[in-house]
Amino acid sequence: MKMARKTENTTASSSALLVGAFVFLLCSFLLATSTTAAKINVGGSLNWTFGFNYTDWALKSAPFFVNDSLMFKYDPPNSTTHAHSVYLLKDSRSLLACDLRKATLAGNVTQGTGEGFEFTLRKRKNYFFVCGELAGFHCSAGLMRFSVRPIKRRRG
Ligand SMILES: *[C@@H]1O[C@H](CO)[C@@H](O)[C@H](O)[C@H]1NC(C)=O
Ligand SMILES: *[C@@H]1O[C@H](CO)[C@@H](O)[C@H](O)[C@H]1NC(C)=O
Ligand SMILES: *[C@@H]1O[C@H](CO)[C@@H](O)[C@H](O)[C@H]1NC(C)=O
Ligand SMILES: *[C@@H]1O[C@H](CO)[C@@H](O)[C@H](O)[C@H]1NC(C)=O
Ligand SMILES: *[C@@H]1O[C@H](CO)[C@@H](O)[C@H](O)[C@H]1NC(C)=O
Ligand SMILES: [Cu+2]
Repeated sequence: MKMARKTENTTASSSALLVGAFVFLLCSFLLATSTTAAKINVGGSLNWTFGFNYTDWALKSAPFFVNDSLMFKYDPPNSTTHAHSVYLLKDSRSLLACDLRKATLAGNVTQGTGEGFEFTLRKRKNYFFVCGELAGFHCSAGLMRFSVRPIKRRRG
């Protein structure tokens, strides 16, 4: 290995150094930014809406950390827009079935207005979120359901 390295030309070595330095900077940046709780907009720029795949969004937005806040933004209902809400379910079985029988209300139909409704992930446990509108129809057909499990933040 050492012999082979010596034969590398200097251009290749310096670009390897540059890449190394970049990776180091990136890691430092990630460590530094991961020490403060984040506010995460559920659904990204699409907010909390019918038909967006929140299971997929949650997978791609992981990891979530303890004390991060989820922002749920949705317009209050009127004659032309759907009402939305935020409910917490007890387990993954209810999430799979969109069963709201043991659900607890987290955000009602008007609480998502403007900057939205903020939910802080206080504990290291599974959270199951759904939209409670139309008796589970927004949850099932509208894909408005997801689970997150925040992890402990590494100390910087
Ligand atoms: C998401 O919510 C923000 C803040 O209420 C709003 O400005 C934006 O237009 C919303 N996005 C969509 C796609 O409705
Ligand atoms: C939503 O996303 C998940 C995870 O990527 C995927 O397994 C599922 O099939 C998607 N659902 C729909 C209806 O596209
Ligand atoms: C979360 O915040 C609470 C109060 O703001 C604090 O006591 C606790 O240590 C924090 N937990 C973590 C894992 O950062
Ligand atoms: C209903 O709300 C939407 C979104 O906030 C808005 O664009 C629309 O103009 C409203 N419609 C009526 C009839 O108020
Ligand atoms: C939603 O909750 C807020 C804050 O608790 C309350 O002021 C409002 O009246 C509720 N709206 C509905 C439609 O229940
Ligand atoms: Cu909904």
